[in-house]
Amino acid sequence: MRGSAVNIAQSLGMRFRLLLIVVCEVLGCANARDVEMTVPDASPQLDAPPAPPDAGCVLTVDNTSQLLTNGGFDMPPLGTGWSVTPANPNFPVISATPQIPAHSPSAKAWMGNFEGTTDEIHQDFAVPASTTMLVVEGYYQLKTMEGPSLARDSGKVELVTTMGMVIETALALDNTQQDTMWTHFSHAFAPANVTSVAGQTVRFRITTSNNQVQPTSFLFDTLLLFAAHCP
Ligand SMILES: [Ca+2]
Repeated sequence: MRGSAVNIAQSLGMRFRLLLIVVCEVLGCANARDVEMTVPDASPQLDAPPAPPDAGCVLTVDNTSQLLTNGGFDMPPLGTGWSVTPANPNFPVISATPQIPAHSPSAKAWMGNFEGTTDEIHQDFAVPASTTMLVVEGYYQLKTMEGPSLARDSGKVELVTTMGMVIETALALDNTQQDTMWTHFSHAFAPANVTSVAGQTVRFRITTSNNQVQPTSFLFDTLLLFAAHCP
């Protein structure tokens, strides 16, 4: 079988070269031999050792490849790496306030907590070009004065473009999900979205929104965003 494949390929190669020479003669190539030399010969590829069987891509979760700057919010000065809106010096979102201890001491992002407010923290980051898997994980708490039945205050962890267009939501919270302990969350972004952002700069964003009554606090800490790729 292998011998016949080589013969077929060699035959095809010869036919292709002959075809090029004929085309050049008809169309008037300046140098038919130069064109001929650019055509790869199929024979060496067939003579090369066969490729090993595809064992699939084994992704290794490398927790050291943190793509976020200051995902634990603890680097000085407070707020390093993050854009915060609103930036209120009297009630900074990223703080080391002792009322609620941080998951990773000493600071955390404490969003919401005031009626009629919208908070946002974000940072842009580069997705490595070869990325095939993108995962975010971290911890949150949700403390609310609202009742448990109707969703009135909300928070979202999202991957968005640098223009703010949502690519994918990693975590959606509202006041019906009260959780006064640090709770772990993890989200692997959809492969199609990962492919679309590989090699680009995108934005990691957390937003919260409180209605006019009964505030809800959304707290985040120890955020980790990592990419994995095939070897
Ligand atoms: Ca922390």
